[in-house]
Amino acid sequence: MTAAPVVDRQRLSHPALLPIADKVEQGERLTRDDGLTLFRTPDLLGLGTLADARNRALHGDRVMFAANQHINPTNICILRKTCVFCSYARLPKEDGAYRYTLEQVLAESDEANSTLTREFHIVGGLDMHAGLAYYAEMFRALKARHPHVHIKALTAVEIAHIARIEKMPVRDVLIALREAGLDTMPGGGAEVFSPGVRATIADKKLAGEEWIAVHREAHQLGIRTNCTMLYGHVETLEDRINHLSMLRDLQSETGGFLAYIPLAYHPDNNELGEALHREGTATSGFDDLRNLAVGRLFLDNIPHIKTHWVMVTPFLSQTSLHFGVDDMEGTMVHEKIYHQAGAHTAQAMALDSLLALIRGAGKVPVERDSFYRVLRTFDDAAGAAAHQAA
Ligand code: V47
Ligand code: SF4
Repeated sequence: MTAAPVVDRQRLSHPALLPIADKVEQGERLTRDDGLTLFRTPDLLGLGTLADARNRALHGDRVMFAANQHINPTNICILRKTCVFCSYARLPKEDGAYRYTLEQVLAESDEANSTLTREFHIVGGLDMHAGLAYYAEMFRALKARHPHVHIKALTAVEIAHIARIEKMPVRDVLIALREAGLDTMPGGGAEVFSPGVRATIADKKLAGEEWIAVHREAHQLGIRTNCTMLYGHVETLEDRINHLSMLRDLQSETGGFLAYIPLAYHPDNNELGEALHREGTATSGFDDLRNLAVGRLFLDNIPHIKTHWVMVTPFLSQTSLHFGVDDMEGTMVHEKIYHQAGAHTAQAMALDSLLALIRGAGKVPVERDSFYRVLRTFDDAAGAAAHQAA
């Protein structure tokens, strides 16, 4: 569906956006300075106009979603004390610590029988007792029980942890997990790659280059992955551009990323929120839209930009469909990680609500599979009437 983007220059009020508009129309790669200009411009609507032009050229009016179910099998994590932004992890003997048995995972997975779920999104803590056998057995059992459900599981940080505790190369861990049923990997654990930020918010976590190396290894094995950036804490705009540049460079090398998802920091119930006196104050709507739009423009080689409605609210996600976004985190069941960090949104969204949000933005909802292949297009007359009324 790729066409040349067309930018309505009358909508740009900040002159610094004009040379960037030329580049967007000509398909020219943006420089780091261009990226900084986009993060700094007060002209949010101008930024949205640019991102929307590129998004429409790629995806037209379509907005995709996948019906997925989140499963978080263990919250026990050896980095509990050093990832100061995390509200989810526990030490093994701490109140609230849990590790599901296989039976518990399977029982939770059975909700997929009564929903449209086509993807399990499985992530958890770095648990010394959740190694290769734990996950391989889980994936095999899930595939046997729900053969039509795709398994998107384990961040690069978890893969590296399993490799360390099993004393195996990352590549061999990926091969073994793929044989057990792993289909793709989510984009978590990236946070912000700059060493200074990592030392402050996630000291001891896999370094940025190591995160990139795990994804490179996955891509070389044909395992597609997503990528993320956790924004809205101590990072500078230069840190953000540095992070996005590293993602763009890996994508130029491998082409293995499917989607980019900027993750809005939630400050409740974690040490960082307390230290920054930010408890209860999440990121601003302005910054949420800006991160999505800059992602669309700067990451010119990553096809999909996904908004995570749980983190930024459904209404902001809906608005973002005019700021470069073509994909919405789907109907989720049992999200825990952000709710413990203060997200006040619901833990799941019904299909009808998701469709109404997308139609309400004047877009056409498309259910996709985990590789972004179209499953169903909701462009029927009833949908159009509902949109008129919305
Ligand atoms: O890496 C943890 C983030 C990530 C907080 O690939 C927090 O499709 C905000 O990566 N405030 C894991 N964020 C989740 C993730 C993800 C989510 C949705 C879709 C996909 C995908 C991936 O959650 C962690 C971390 O960056 N996180 N704590 C917090 N307090
Ligand atoms: Fe553990 Fe991940 Fe939380 Fe860090 S962010 S403490 S690695 S669960």
